[in-house]
Amino acid sequence: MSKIKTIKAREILASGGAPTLEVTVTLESGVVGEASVSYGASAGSHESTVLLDGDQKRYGGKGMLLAVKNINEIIGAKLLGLEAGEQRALDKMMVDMDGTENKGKLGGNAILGVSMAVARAAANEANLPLYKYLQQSFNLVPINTLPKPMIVMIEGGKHAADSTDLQEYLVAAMGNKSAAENIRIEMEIYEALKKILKREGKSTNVGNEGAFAPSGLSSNEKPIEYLVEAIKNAGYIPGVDAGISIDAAASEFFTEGKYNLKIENKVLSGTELIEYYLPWLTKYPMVSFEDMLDEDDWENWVELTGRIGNMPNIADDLTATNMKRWQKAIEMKAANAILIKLNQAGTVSETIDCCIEAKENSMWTVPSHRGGGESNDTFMVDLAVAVGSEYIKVGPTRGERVCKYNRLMRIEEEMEG
Ligand code: 2PG
Ligand code: MG
Repeated sequence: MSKIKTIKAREILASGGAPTLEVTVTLESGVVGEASVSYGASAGSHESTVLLDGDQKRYGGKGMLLAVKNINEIIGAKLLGLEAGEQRALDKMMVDMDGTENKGKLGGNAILGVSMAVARAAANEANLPLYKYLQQSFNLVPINTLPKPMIVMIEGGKHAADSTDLQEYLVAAMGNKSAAENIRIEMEIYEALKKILKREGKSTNVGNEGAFAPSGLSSNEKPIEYLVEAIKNAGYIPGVDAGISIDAAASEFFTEGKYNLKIENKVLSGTELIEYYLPWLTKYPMVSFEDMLDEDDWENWVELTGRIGNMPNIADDLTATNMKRWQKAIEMKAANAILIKLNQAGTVSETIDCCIEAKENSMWTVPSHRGGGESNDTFMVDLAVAVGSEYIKVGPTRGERVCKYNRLMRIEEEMEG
């Protein structure tokens, strides 16, 4: 494996129109690896740091020139001449260089950009698709089934203006179909949903993630009914071909110890919120819950996970793709599945470690896109395939979303040989 010759970072634009980072790693052989970093709109407070310039004269403070500088001058200087195939060692070196708990010094965005670009360069050098390279490099056991799509169909919360309090209503493919077929079925459901929203006089404009973001809904349950109807109208069986997942992103409506469901004029305690959710399990073909409670409301997470039995209760902001928080969640039985976001962790190795931990405990991993600052990078899809994830969570439209599904279908084609 070649050594790293140059590392170069630049600002590019992310899906929300603000900057993010793109990193190019060139090896001594001339082989190149490139990656871009995504970040969230409803980012949790336990994620690794997105280092922003704070210079109000550029992009309202959201520039990333400091992170660019950290890569070009500090990280780059240290990593040049090292073996690109030593992913774990390189990641650890960057974590140690930063020295803070949350990568606040060099920036989680800076470190991750380099980490991903190094992995790509090494995969290119080995002449392997990224997912295969990751499997080899991290000794992962390849599995034959590809992740299923979990597609955001209706979005509210911080991802839309004036929609539901809960952030995401998703359709999760079920059964043993190919990835391409699952994606087709889901997009047909999306089209059926559009007709329902039109019939109901609701807007079919889309939010951050390319899902519908209707305003004027008076209940947070209504979108679930729309989704079940859409599955049927598209010609599929709810609970057999496709089911419902919900990401409440509850930290966003949690203030002063209470959950504030604005569109329903309800202010609930954690216990009351759990009682509010539970009937949905029997009324609808529910596949999973995610972040139904605040990111630090451990006690109620334990209660909800206990009450829902075997259904995956996915931790996103609770665990923030952070091994310490994930191990705590497993130990406490606060969650039984994990959402995976590379930029929450800040290195490829730490992200994969969280996935390995999940597998060892027979728990789902669901690699996910980000709301506000998604990029066209499809690394998360290769990661999902490499670790054998059950689902990937991505929005249904807009280039930075559909490229993930296109990558999954291409991998499927490659695997079929
Ligand atoms: C989430 C994500 C992605 P964000 O909460 O799961 O849908 O949103 O990237 O805004 O945190
Ligand atoms: Mg979430």
